[in-house]
Amino acid sequence: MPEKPTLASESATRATHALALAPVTAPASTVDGFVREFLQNLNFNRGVALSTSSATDRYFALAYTVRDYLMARWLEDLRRQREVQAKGVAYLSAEYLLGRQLDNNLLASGLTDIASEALASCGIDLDDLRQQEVEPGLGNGGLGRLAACFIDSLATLGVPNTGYGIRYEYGIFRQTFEDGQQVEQPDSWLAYGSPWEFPHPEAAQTISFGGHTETYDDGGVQRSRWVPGWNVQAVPYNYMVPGYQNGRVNTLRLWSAKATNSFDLRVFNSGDYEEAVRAQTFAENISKVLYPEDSTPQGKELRLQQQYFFVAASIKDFLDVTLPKDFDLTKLPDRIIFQLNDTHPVIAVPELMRVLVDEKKMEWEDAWAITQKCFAYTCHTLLPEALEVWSVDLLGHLLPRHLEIIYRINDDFLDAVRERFGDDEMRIRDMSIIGEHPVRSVRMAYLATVAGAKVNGVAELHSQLLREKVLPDFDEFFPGKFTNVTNGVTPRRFVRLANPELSALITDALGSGWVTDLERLRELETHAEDPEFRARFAEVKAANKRRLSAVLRERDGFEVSDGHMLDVMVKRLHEYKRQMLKILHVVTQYESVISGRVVAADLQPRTAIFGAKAAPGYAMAKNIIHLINAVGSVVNADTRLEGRLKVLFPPNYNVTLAERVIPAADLSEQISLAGKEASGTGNMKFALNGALTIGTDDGANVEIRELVGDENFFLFGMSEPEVEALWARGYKPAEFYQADDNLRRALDLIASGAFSRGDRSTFEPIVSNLLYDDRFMVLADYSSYIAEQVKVDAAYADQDAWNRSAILNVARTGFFSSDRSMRDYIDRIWHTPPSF
Ligand code: 26V
Repeated sequence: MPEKPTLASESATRATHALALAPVTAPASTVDGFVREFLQNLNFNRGVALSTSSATDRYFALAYTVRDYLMARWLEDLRRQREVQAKGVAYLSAEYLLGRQLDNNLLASGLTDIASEALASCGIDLDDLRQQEVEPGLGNGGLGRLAACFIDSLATLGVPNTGYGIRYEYGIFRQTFEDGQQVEQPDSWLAYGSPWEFPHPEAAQTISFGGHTETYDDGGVQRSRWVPGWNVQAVPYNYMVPGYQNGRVNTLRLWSAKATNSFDLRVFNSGDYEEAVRAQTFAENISKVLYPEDSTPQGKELRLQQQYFFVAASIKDFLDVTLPKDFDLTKLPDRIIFQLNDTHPVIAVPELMRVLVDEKKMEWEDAWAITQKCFAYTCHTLLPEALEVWSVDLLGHLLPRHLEIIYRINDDFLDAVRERFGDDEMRIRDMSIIGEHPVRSVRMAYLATVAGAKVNGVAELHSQLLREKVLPDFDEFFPGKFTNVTNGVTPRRFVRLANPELSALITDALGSGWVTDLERLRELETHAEDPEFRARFAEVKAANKRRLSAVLRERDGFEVSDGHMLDVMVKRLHEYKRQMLKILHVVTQYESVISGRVVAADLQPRTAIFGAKAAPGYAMAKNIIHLINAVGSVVNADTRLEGRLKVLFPPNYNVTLAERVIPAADLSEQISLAGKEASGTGNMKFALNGALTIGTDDGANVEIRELVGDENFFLFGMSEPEVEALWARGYKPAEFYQADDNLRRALDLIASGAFSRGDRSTFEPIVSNLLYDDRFMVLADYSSYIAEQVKVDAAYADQDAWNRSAILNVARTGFFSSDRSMRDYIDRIWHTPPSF
């Protein structure tokens, strides 16, 4: 009989006292103790016996057990943060693409081996329970995953931090394929609940929308105030963010929308029950679903609601809950910096102004001086269509007071611009936070730039283009405001957990310190010269391929052929990323064999693996997915290739799949048009796992290549200045089509209906886009891409030399740890003191 569990609060208090004495890294448990707690959780929290428990029950009980071990540290950190009141960072992000939590939290608490043994003694395989977790897919892609890496690093560095975001009831859609075409299914990640979240309805905040503004006389001072039209409740859910085996646990606080009682009551009193329920649904829609990027116009209002909802709740939470009651708000910049993850949270700027001026009755100038020190802005794109703008109509209707505040910020700013540059109306129009075309709109990136203490891009090239091409006037006006912080990825999830065999090999060579000091991978350089080490590295890669192969067989019924180079392109589907170029390479190889110009036996065996979701409203991206699947069906079935060329496109690429695919990859495809990919972070994950990159000089590829060396990187394509020059001359894709026989044959084959059962219309929009209308210049880079792929094949034929290069990629990319990114943010932007 398991013992009756102690109340969580009791055990936490005791453990907190114990912590004061014990070193924080003390091993948390014994196998016996773990078994006992696991069974208690199974019995008392799931209400089942071991013998009748389902895999879900066991997964929950295991998660609760891990959670319990972290709890004392978490409560301790929360207490310390309240006590010390040092300057902290609030990361504001509409997306956190967390991935599964169980394995990460086991690793962080140092419990993996104990848990595995404890479960085995109950006849349970830990790996089976790992598979039960549905990953919280609360993000679209790189930007959301970056936020998750950053909060992992801050906890590991011991920097107090709260991540703020939205608890979407439905995360990024689940992708399925029907006849090769993407179909979206709702992602009900909360169907069974999540063992990792702690709801705090008692700490809910009321968030207002709509209504109007009015002025009033406040003892002789004319003031404005907002008279809102409706409210919702923002209920916080807390998640533990444990540092890696350092006894530190930060908090991720995600807000969920709930109808307010007063809202309900008003309608209920009027006797309209149906309307009361409708109102409830209406309010709760706010956190219902993550927008899968490019949204439809009627969806847009809800998106702005989401943005304001979570930043207003976060600011209130910080001012009302985290700060002491009598806090002198003029000291706010000494206590907090709000990092704006792209433009999504930028409405926080007028919100803080509104709170300071309208509610705290501060002078405008004082409030503005404070606000300008409390925000910093990270830009994550250069694509004009991805730079957010909100129509003045919509913003004024939803947040009328905020619109007034934005106008005032803009007036003051443009006055300062005039003072500095004179009445240069062109420049004033260009720099105005309010754009006039096609409709009068608020340019959120400009607002963030004017308000932010610092503005950063996410890779050297991106930051340079941001300053020189996108915001040159602002760079001139605000000297020193712009900076760069190159992105990074967490080595805990993306090396240590995703690649246990490589991790063991590295630890064997260097000791275990590299997990929190990734530059130490440098020491692998000498090992790259050791034939025995190379052989062991090759064995690790082979084992990872077998593991991936088992996953894809089980998940999708796919077979990964032995001896194939795994050539991987996984990322969101977008024309600028150019999945098209990759599939043209496949078609080129295919065509060369079926036309008899190349013998199949001469092909270097390759499997192209794609993983990509397209925004549901993005027709061209969906066409490209269809084409990749169609090419795959034909190529995979054609015996003339003798099984030497395959295309696999597992649906629903997500963090969980990334963790399997990346460690198995030989070749990493990073082939965006130069100047378009802000950074990329997949590129870093592949290099750290010993894949070689074929890539353009774009985003962080530039820095990867500089670090690994030209001889360990397959560079192709135009540079950013060459792209600009060709664009300026006039890009004529047909000239490239005419000039390259392979390109002509590949495009003609697609156009002929060879991949669409003879139907020439299916992929006609793709072909004509490439030939007449392609902003991303696929055809211009085709020849150099194919030529570089020939070099890849030749290099791969010498496996020993390839492995040496792969090891050097691992050894030289320690710079891309998100721990380093976080240190850069601290040094260049946040100026937060070392942790307590
Ligand atoms: C958004 C949209 C929305 C409208 C349709 C087109 C479009 C295209 C791209 C985006 C991306 C917005 C921001 C974003 O996710 N940026 C990504 O941020 C990563 C982390 O910094 C970075 O590695 C990626 O290069 C960058 O694309």
